[in-house]
Amino acid sequence: MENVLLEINDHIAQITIHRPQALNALNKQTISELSSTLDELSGNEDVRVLIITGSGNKAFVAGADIKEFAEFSVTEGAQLAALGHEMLFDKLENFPKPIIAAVNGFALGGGLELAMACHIRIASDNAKLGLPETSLGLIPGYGGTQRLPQLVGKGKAIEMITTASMINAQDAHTWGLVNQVVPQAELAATCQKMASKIAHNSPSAVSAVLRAIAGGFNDKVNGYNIEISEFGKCFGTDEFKEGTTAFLEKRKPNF
Ligand code: DAK
Repeated sequence: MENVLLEINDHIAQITIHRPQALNALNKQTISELSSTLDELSGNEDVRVLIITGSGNKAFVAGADIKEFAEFSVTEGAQLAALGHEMLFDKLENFPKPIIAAVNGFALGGGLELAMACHIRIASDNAKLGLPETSLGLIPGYGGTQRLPQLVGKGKAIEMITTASMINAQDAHTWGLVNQVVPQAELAATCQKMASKIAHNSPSAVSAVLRAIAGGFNDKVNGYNIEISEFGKCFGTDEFKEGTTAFLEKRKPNF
């Protein structure tokens, strides 16, 4: 891998997008490397939580690589949008383990779309977030028109996208775009701490939660029915037995 670094410790996988010379902009190769990294981690039973961040302390991801997409045709644009959803953005959203985006600076265009496809976002206090596509004659092409309104509401999403303006980390927090804002020096530790808390809970229950909540945002299924079905399945897991037995024996569960 050239543009993606991977480190695994204590059930937590840290993925770093590493193209510092282009503020970690997403080119085709980076999208492909991220896609195969996710495939690898999906089946790795030792990994329970993922953290995705950008290299350096200036940018998470400053968008899709403008130099690369500047020459695309209409057909190429549509094809690549569909492919990008399938290869990366939908894969992140439907990933069976929680993914925390550690937003350590600029998260623009495809970079903010990447963060929004993750399950949780924690930003450093220097982060700037925005969807500047309309300033380039484009619209967000990796799910931004759908995921931003889900997080901040329709009016604020329309404002952010049509003005192409960046907002700072504090406003992103107030608007519900990020879960938490911390000083940049504390970002990595904060994400690790949250990931570690998640990793200590039942992996099968955590995964079921992701499916049930995702069900509520999928027009083709009924989220309540998914919850009912996932809830029922929990009673057949060893982790349920361990969790309840540990409580009754007044000890911590060992998942
Ligand atoms: N792509 C390529 N290179 C980038 C880049 C980007 N998005 N962002 C920054 N860089 C490069 C700069 O060109 C510069 O490289 P050199 O000139 O040194 O070779 C280097 O990173 C450092 O950037 P700056 O010198 O500009 O740094 P500053 O601190 O002055 O400014 C900035 C930081 C983040 C404000 C600025 O770099 C900036 O405005 N960057 C562009 C932000 C942006 O507009 N991002 C793209 C949004 S549109 C698609 C689906 C989706 C999309 C596209 C296609 N398909 C399905 C086909 C999504 C589109 C977008 O993301």
